[in-house]
Amino acid sequence: MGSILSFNCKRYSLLKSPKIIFKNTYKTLDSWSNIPEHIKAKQGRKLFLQNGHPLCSLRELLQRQFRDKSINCVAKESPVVSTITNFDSLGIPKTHVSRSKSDTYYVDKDTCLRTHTSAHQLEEFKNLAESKMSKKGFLITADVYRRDEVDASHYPIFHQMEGAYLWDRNDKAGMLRDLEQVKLDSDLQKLVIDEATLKDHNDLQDIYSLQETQIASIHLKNSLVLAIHNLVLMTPDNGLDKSQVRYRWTYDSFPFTQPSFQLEIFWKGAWLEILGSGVVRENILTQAGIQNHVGWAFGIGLERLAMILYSIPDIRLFWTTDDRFHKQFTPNEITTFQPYSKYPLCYKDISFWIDESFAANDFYELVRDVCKDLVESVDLIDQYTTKAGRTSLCYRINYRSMEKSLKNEDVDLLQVNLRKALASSLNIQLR
Ligand code: FA5
Ligand code: MG
Repeated sequence: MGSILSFNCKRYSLLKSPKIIFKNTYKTLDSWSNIPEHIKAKQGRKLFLQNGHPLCSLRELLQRQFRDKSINCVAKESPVVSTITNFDSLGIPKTHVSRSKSDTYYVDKDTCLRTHTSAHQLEEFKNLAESKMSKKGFLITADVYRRDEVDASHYPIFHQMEGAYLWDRNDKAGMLRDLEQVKLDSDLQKLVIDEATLKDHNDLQDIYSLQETQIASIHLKNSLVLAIHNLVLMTPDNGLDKSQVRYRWTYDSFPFTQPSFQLEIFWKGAWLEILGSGVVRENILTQAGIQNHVGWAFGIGLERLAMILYSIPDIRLFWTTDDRFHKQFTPNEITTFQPYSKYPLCYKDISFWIDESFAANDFYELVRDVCKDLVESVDLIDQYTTKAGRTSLCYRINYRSMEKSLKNEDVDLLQVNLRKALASSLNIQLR
């Protein structure tokens, strides 16, 4: 942990010089530093703490769903963490793809912008241990950062809520009582497809019995479905079609939970991934000083759930400063977003030769940096490799503003700038 504690302050700034000040600590940028201007410009907006913003309301509404569970609710402000906190503390292997420069924003080699709220799990488990388990779990909300694809449900800054809940393993009766409290009624059960019931799964943690694992897993799944479905029931009739909502659990894989599950919600004719979760690995608990406990954790993407509940069609809208968006919402209520207009789409294709150093996320990142939020999505529409082994890619850039009609000449200029930036900063050859 060491040095990261000195970064964990509310006041930090990214300077133009190759040094960053965190409190009184100076950090020199290095070849890992890759935080672009468009990210720096949005850091500090703290949408999840802005009263009336749908992400802030959703945080509050979700917290209320877990109110009777004896948990700590915390918000984490500074997103700057050490790689030890973000990866090592969770047992994420040194070679894991999520550590690469094309997936993660780095301040320098040892410091990054947290890629998930799980970065704070260990710290919060330690707080539980220090309080002698006076609470049974926590909910952490924070902004998180990832280099990722460009489409309506991916954004490089998004928000997660991390939840965890533990039982003393000697308290079997307590576990069973808690399980009883989150039973789904038969109507709700019909909406849930569970493809991860553990019956066909033999990869469990040695330390826990099958019964403990089952109870923790079912309690996790039911608690989440109940919480989310209560919010679905709060949506107005002119929005989400509640009769169409379905929940699907499938297996997932995380180094810090075993077994692990993913939850998807059926929305607009497709399954949308909402959260990752699982039974907490016992070594994380013992690292935090918690002995002889079993429990679960999850990390939910707040934008994804808010899009469903508030009928928000595009993830970029959360970042708009347009009053036509913000004036539609009332704190801690779920209302249906009324699109103010759908502006025309304009697309341009771009083709280039790549070598083995090419990473698609680097290209997406460049599109975001040059074109900001004027790009709705980027699709790979063609790819081929010549007999000589050269690979060519063709991407379609779909331009559409959420606030105005884009003029042809504006789009042409963006495309020219994108081509220039691509040629000068990535190791590709334009066609
Ligand atoms: C995680 O981030 C794990 N830390 C979750 C977890 C916590 C597992 C605790 C076990 C225990 P994942 O990478 O799947 O998992 O992301 C979780 C959710 O974040 C996704 O389901 C999705 O809802 C949201 N999400 C991920 N990437 C993006 C993105 N680029 N834009 C918007 N939302 C995203
Ligand atoms: Mg996932």
